[in-house]
Amino acid sequence: MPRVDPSSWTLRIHGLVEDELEMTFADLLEEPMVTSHVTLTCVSNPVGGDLAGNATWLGVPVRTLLERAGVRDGADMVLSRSIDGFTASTPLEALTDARDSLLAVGMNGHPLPAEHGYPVRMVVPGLYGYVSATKWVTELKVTRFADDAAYWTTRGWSARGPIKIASRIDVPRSFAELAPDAEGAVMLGGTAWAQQRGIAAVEVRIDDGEWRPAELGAEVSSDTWAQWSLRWEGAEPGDHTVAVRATDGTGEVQTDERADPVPDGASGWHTVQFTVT
Ligand SMILES: Nc1nc2c(c(=O)[nH]1)N[C@H]1C(S)=C(S)[C@@H](COP(=O)(O)O)O[C@H]1N2
Ligand SMILES: [Mo]
Repeated sequence: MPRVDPSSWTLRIHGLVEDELEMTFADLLEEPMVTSHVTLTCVSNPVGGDLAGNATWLGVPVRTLLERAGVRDGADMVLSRSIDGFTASTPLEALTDARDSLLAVGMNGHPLPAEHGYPVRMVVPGLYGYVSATKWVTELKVTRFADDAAYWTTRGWSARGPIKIASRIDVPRSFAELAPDAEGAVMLGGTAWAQQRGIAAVEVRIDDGEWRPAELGAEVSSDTWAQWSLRWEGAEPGDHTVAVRATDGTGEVQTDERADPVPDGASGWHTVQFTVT
C-alpha cells in the first residue's frame, strides 16, 4: 500500500487544457469543499457480492479545477493517475456535470485512511471504481478515449464503466433456517443500488409466486444504496428460494440476463435458498 507524504504531494492537471495547474495539498485545502454520500461499487462484484459500500466524502469538486484549467475542445476523457501506476479513464462529462465528483480528502469525518487513498482520491458517483475512484491520485490528464487507455482497459476491461442496477438479499443468508414469528411471518431484507438514477422500487419473488413490492427505507441520495425489506406473512415451513430485482429512477427494470463481471460489470438476479422451520 502506498504511503504518501502530504507535504510533498502535488496534483498536476494537464493535457487538453488552456492553463496547466499544479497544486500542493495546502492549496487544495484552501478550496471550497462539499460533502456527499456515495456508494462505491467494484466492477468485480459478482451477483450477490459484497464489493460495494457507503461513505460520507468531503472534497473539492473536480469540476471547479477543470474549469480553472480550461478544458479545450475535443476532449472527452480525464485519465487520472496514481503513484502506484494505476490509471482510470473517466468520461469528461461525469466530472463536469451536476454530480458531486470529488477530489476527496475526508471520509466519514476523518482524513482518508491510508488504504482508501490518503491524502487525496477521486470519488465519482455512478461509475465503477476502476474507471473513476483513483486513490493516492497525483495527476489529471485531460485527453480523449481515442488517444489514451487506462490500466484495466489494457487488460481486457471496458473503457467505460457505468454502474449497472443491482439488488442483493442480505437476510436470510444462503441455507439459513428461519423460525416464523408469533404471527407466522418471516422478514426478508437487503440492499439495491443504481447510483445517479436512484432506486424507485424493489420486488421480491418467493418460489414461483408473483413479484411482491418490498418496502424501501429512507433514501439518503440517488447515489447511495436503498435498503429494502419484506415481511412474508404466512411463511410455509419447508425449503424456499427467494429472488430480488430492482427498478431504477428512470423506470428500467434490472435484467435477469446473467453476465460475468468482465468486461463491464455483472448482471442477473440474486437468489437465496432458505428453510422455514
Ligand atoms: N491507485 C489506485 N486507485 C484505485 C485502485 C488501485 O488499484 N489503485 N483500485 C480501484 C478500484 S478497482 C476500486 S473498486 C476502488 C476501491 O476503493 P476502496 O479501496 O476505497 O474500496 O479503488 C479504485 N482506485
Ligand atoms: Mo474494483
